[in-house]
Amino acid sequence: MLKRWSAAVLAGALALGALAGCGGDSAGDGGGDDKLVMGFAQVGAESGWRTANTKSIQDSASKAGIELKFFDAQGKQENQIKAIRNFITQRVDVIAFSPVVESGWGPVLKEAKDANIPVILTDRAVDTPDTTLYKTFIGSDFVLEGKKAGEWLVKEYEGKTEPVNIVELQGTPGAAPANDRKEGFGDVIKADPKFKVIASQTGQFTRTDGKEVMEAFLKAHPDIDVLYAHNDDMGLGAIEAIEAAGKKPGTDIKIITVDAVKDGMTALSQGKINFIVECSPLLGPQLMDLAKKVHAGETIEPRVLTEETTFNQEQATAALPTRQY
Ligand code: GYE
Repeated sequence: MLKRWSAAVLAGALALGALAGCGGDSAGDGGGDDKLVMGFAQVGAESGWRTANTKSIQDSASKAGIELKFFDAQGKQENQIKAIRNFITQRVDVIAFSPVVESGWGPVLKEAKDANIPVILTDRAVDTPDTTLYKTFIGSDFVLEGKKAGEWLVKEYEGKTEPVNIVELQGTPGAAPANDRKEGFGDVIKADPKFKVIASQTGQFTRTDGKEVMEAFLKAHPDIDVLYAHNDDMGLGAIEAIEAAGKKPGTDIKIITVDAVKDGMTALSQGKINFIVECSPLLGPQLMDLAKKVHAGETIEPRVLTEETTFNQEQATAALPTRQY
């Protein structure tokens, strides 16, 4: 899985970039249309992270003087595929998107390539073996995020021998962050048999589903020690369910989440969440920069990693006043 972007072939980018820039714009409306046009197909608006990510992309496009055609796919892969086909028909200069799920992108990416329109993946990866179908992938290392969550847990229960019952709220089925955060966490905790994942189910990265699934977990399992949620929103929904069940989140049930959006950080500083692994949504500035480079035919790195940290209660309290999202 880790190798999927390692062999992007950038040769010929100059010729392709030039073609994409001045060819095929049949509208020919003259004057001032040498502005770079980017088609962006967003996942949806499922979480605080996504809202911050959309804002970052829109703000940075206007700052960079890039014309953004923004499409919200409302969580559906078929909507994203349609949007990408539309961008190809409109002959935008660059297509960027955050793939809802990892699989099923080969044909549409091939269509973009055949039309000489460069594609940049943002935030989430695809699993196509042909890495020449996109120019670069910019975003986080989700396996590493899962590992950081697991490592915190291992330290937290160091020296203890009793079983630790864990429930997991997974992200959208088939999405890279759901697959990888599960994998990274599982890899770390499996070293010690006292850690037992007693239930693991999707909460679709949303608060509503996080709450609902946690209610079911609480009914089925009276003995939950830890909740690992693949994002803050599901963790926040689960906190409501835990409180409604008369338990104390952060104390009776320890909670680990991923993202570090403001609401999550607030809950962490109040002791309702115990640990958050950061995943930055502020990908806009780097994306616009890379789009300009690709369009100019410059060689770019096939993988651009986002820098991230982790937060405990004190660190969240210190970071909150200046948190942008
Ligand atoms: O963690 C979650 C969002 O793809 C990294 O998607 C993103 C994830 C993020 O819905 O909150």
